Amino acid sequence: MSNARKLRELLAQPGPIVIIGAHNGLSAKLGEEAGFGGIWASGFEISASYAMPDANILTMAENLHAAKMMNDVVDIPIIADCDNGYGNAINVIRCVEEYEKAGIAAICIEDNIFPKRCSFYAGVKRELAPVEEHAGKVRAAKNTQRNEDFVVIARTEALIAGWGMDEALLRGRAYADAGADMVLVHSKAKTAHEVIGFAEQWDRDTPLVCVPTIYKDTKVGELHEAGFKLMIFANHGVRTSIKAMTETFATLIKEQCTGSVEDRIVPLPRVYEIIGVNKMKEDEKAFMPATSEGVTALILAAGASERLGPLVKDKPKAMLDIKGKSILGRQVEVLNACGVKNIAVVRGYQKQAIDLPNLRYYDNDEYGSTNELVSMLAAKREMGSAFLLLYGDILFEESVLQKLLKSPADISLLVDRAWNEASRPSDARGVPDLVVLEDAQEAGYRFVGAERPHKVKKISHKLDASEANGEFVGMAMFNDQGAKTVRELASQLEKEHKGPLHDAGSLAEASVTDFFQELITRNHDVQAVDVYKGWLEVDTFEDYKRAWALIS
Ligand code: SPV
Ligand code: MG
Repeated sequence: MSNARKLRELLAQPGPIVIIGAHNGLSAKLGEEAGFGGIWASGFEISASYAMPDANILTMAENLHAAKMMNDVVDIPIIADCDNGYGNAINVIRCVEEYEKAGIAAICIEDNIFPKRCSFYAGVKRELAPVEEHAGKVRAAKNTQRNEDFVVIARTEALIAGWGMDEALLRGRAYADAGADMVLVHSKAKTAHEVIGFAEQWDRDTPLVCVPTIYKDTKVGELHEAGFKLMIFANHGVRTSIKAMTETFATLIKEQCTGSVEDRIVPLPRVYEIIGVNKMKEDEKAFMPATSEGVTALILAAGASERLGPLVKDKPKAMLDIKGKSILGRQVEVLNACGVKNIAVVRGYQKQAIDLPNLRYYDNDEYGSTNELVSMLAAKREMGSAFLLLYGDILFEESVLQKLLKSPADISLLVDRAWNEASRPSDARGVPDLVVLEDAQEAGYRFVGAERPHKVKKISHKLDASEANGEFVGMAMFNDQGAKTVRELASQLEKEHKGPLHDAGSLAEASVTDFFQELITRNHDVQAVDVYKGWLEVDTFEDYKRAWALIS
């Protein structure tokens, strides 16, 4: 439904309509929220918002821009104060074309000459356009509108200019007869007697409009009773904000501390609510590629690694040098390249050797008697929202991490589908964490990983190779919801769990895979993100040699 139609329907209802003056999107939005039937795009307010007199100093384009700003953010009709139509009838034609195109429901044109002076400025030269000239503008407006519902309000300033009631009536009638949809009679008398007198003598069907600013004590009901259909509270928004800003600014400059005005200002979330930050967030989620800015990477690097012998005598595996850079340094590089800048590391064995800058550190000093799960829980603070979990001894390609970061699932495990018993080198001694997937495609000769994540049914390092569909790469991703699930399960286990946990004899001995298996057992959706190679683990001396050979 067009905004003009909305206004027509409003006008067709019995009773008065009250609209509120506004000067921008924000004030219009507040007017709508308060329950006004429409918005008056007030020349007075818009000029004031530029700190300019209301005297045709702003151009039509500037006024139109403000009206459009309002129209864009509210569902109620905008009635635009177009002063005198910004010139003669030719200017009025363009004015109607432009305001209609912008979706404005109505315009109001007054019979001040161009350039006008605000109705209330005392001691300024005030002249009215000849009545025929203004009637011609009204005809031009009605002749120009495309949508038959578009409303043209003609306004007479005869009472304001002191030209008397007869002149006001003569002008009102001439504008009604020229086709105006409504006639506005303005007055700066202290009481409503002038406008009520006008209404009493009004002898046309054209409905009347008034602006009770100076005659401020007459209620809408009374004006309606007297014959007015539309009342405009024209400038109370901008006058409220001037008062509020003046007082707040004075307090701030005096007290030199922002806390001094807390009780006079709205909290930030109220601003966010008005301006639609929530919708923006939803739109970001729905339409923008996922970014990794809010994601924390949590790297588990606490364990001692007997298999690497003297290579790790004085440093943990994560600090092993591979062609001039440590494994951890290489991980940080790939994480940063993928937009993950928040990185936390859990240290344990030879923790002093892990000293990379810009990382947050947590310690599991019980690394000798505990396993990965305890290390992970040492950094519980990092699990407040989306996070990546990484083993500290893996090297991986950027594309592999990208695929995991893009996963839409709450809990995602990166699974290498290229793994199979036959592809294992004969010197491999590490025990792989294998997974069984639901609906896994055959990953034999030629294979394309699933586009979407799919369910993990089982994860364990005790799985029979013939049963497994792939190997857990040692990287997992949890979105905000997934992180919440992890926190809840972790605190339940810490509180209540006794005895073995899947492959582990106790919670202290549990690997993160035992934790994942517990999530699966409790019916949480754990999904696999398929990759086909693109990573390696440095667990044995043979792995280390392979890393040197493969990394350029
Ligand atoms: C306006 O709000 O700009 C008006 C109403 O035209 S008044 O200021 O009362 O003239
Ligand atoms: Mg005005």
